Amino acid sequence: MQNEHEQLAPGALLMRAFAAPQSALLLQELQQVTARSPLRRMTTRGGYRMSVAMSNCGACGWVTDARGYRYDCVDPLTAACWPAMPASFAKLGTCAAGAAGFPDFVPDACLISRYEPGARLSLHQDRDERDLDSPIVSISLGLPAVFLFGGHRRAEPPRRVPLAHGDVVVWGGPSRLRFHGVMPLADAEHPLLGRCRVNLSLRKAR
Ligand code: MD3
Ligand code: FE
Repeated sequence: MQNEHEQLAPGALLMRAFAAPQSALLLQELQQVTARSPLRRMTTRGGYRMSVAMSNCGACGWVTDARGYRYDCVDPLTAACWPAMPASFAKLGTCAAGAAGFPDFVPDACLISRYEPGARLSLHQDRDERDLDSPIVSISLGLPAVFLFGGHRRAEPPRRVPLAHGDVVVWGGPSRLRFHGVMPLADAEHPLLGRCRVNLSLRKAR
C-alpha cells in the first residue's frame, strides 16, 4: 500500500491525490465551518500580519496574537467554541495516518489556511502541540504550491516539493519537527476554488 506513495524522509509520506475523490465533500463541509468561524489574517506576537488567512475546527484551534502562539478552545473572533470537526476531515486524517504507519491517529484540531496569490509561510516548526508523538496530516486543495521541506535546523536549505489539489502528506516520527514553509502562491485559477489554495492540517493538539 505504501509503495504507491512517496516517502520524502523517514516519517514523511506524500500521498498524491489521496483526498481528490472526497474533495467536493471536504469543500462543502469547509464552507459550513468558515461560515461560523471565518478565515482571518492573524497577527503574530511580533506585530506581523500573516499573509495567510486562517481558521480552525475541532475541540481546539491554533491562534496567534500579541500573547504569542497557542491552542485555544475559543475562537477569539466570535468568542464561541470553534465549529466541530466534520467527520469527513477526521476520517481522512485517520485513514492517511494509518496508511503511513501511525495507526491510532485521532485529530482534535484542524487548522485551515487559505493562500491567495502572493501569500506565503516562512520556515517554521510546529511545536505548539502537546503531543509531538502524533503526526500532522496535511491536505492540499485548490491551486498548487511549492512546499519547503527543511531539516532540523533553520539554516539547512529546504527541498522544494510541489503540492497539488488532493495531495495529502503525513508528517510524523523523525520528520515531525522539521522546519517547513510555503513559497509565495503563484496566481492562477482552480476550477473548484478559484484563485486560492486551502490547506487543512489535522493535528492532535492536546
Ligand atoms: C512538515 N502549513 O499551518 S502543511 C502550518 O501547506 C503549515 O499550509 C503548511 O505549515 C501549508 O503550520 C504545511 C502542514 C505541516 C505541518 C507540520 C509539519 C507540514 C509539516 C511538520 C514537519 C514538516
Ligand atoms: Fe507548519
